[in-house]
Amino acid sequence: MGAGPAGPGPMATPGATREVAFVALGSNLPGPRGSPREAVLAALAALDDLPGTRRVARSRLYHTQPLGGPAGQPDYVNAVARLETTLPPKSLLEALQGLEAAWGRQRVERWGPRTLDLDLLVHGARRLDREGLCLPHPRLAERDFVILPLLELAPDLEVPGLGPLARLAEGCPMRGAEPLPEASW
Ligand code: A4P
Ligand code: MG
Repeated sequence: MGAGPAGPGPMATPGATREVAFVALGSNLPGPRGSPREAVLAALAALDDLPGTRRVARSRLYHTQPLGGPAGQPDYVNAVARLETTLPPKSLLEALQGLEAAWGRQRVERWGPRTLDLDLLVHGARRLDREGLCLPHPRLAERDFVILPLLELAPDLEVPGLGPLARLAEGCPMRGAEPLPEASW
């Protein structure tokens, strides 16, 4: 469990604003934390231990077809988590990349198979367009494996600069993302 509502955790900036952030999780390769499903479940738990951060909700797990990347890569397990965090966006992304590394992530090719991918979808009202960090996540609105779990957690979300999530969902190509059976969550 990360910092409680009463105060920031270790390394968090005292007095920093607590923001709502959404993180997308994806895995389609087994690694040191087990199968893709096990890796995503373990990462969902680990998000709650990041400095100054509480995981306040998580979606179901989804079974999804790979979008882009090399032909023949395995299907994915995807999910989204809702966080409250005092970490600023760059620090949160660095913490997420630390988890990816601990889950055995190797960057071989863009959109290639991975043991764990953690994308920062939204961080409060922030809009950023930097080389290493864009907010909201630039491909958020094109992906059913992001939109569907995000809708579970925040159906009324206004995505900064993009508008209501419900409207983005109407324009998102649905490619067959399906929740895993309840026993797998
Ligand atoms: N980066 C910039 N903004 C962000 C942000 N908001 N969150 C930078 C996370 N990273 C951000 O990411 C590439 C660079 O994006 C990083 O240097 C980071 O600083 P990466 O994780 O190293 O590589 P990647 O994930 O292969 O690239 P990319 O472009 O982020 O891919 P996506 O968009 O994450 O897509 N199909 C299914 N069914 N399920 C999936 O989860 N995922 C992908 C990857 C493709 N197809 C998929 C899935
Ligand atoms: Mg990524």
